[in-house]
Amino acid sequence: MNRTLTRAVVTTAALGLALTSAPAVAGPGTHPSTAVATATNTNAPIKVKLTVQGPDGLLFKGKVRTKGHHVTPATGGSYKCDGTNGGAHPSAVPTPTAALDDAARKRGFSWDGTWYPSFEDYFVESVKNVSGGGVAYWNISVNGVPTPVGGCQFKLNAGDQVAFTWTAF
Ligand code: B12
Repeated sequence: MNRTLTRAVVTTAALGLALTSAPAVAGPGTHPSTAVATATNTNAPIKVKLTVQGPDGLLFKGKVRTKGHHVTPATGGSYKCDGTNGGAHPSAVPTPTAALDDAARKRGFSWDGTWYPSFEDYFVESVKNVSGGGVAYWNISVNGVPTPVGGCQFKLNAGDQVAFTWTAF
C-alpha cells in the first residue's frame, strides 16, 4: 500500500469512528422522545392540544396550530422561542411557549414571562393575569411529563398534549 492510499484508509477509518460514536442528539434540552428527531427537525406548522389549568379551573383548552417563532409577553421584550434557544436544537422547531403565545393571540388573552439570558428562555410568570403569587408556578408539561428545559427550548411534535398548570410549591 503506498503512502497516499494508506493516508486515505486511515482518514476514512477515523471519520467512520467519529460518525459512529457521535451521539444521536447533542446538547442540553434533549428529551428522550426527540432523541432521533434531529434529521427530521422541521418548523412546519403542527397542531397540538393545549391546556391551561389555573388554580380555579380551566383557563384554556383547545387545539392550536403552531410553529417556533418570536414571542412577545404582556410586558414586552420580544425574543425567539423556536427551540434553538440555548442551543437546544440546531434549527427552529415548534415549542410549548410559542404554542401558548399563538393561543393567546388567537383567543385574545395575555401571558407574561421574564426573559433569562442565561437560559435564552422565558420563565412564564402568568397566564390570563393569573400568577404564582409566591405560592405556586406555571408548570410546563408535554404528554404528562414536565419538560426538562424551558418552554422555548423543548421540541413539540404534532398531536402533543401541552399543559401549563398552576402548581403549588
Ligand atoms: C428553584 C428552581 C425552580 C423554581 C423557581 C422559583 C423559586 N421559588 O425558587 C420553580 C419550581 C418555580 C422552577 C420552575 C421551573 N424550572 Co426550575 N429550577 C430551579 C433550580 C433548582 C434552582 C434555581 C435557583 O434558585 N438558582 C439560584 C438563583 C440565585 O439564581 P436565579 O437565576 O435568580 O434563579 C432563578 C432562575 O433559575 C428562575 N428559574 C427557575 N427555573 C427556571 C426555568 C427556566 C426555563 C427559566 C428561564 C428560569 C428559571 O427562577 C430562579 C429563582 O428566581 C434550577 C436548577 C439549578 N440548580 O439551577 C432549576 C432549573 C433552572 N429549572 C429548570 C426547569 C426546566 C424549570 C421548568 C421549565 C420545569 C417545568 N417543566 O415546568 C419550570 C419553569 C416553567 C415556567 N413557568 O417557565 C431547568 C432549566 C433548564 C433549561 N435549560 O431550561 C433547571 C436548570 C433544572 C434542570 N432541569 O436542570 N424552577
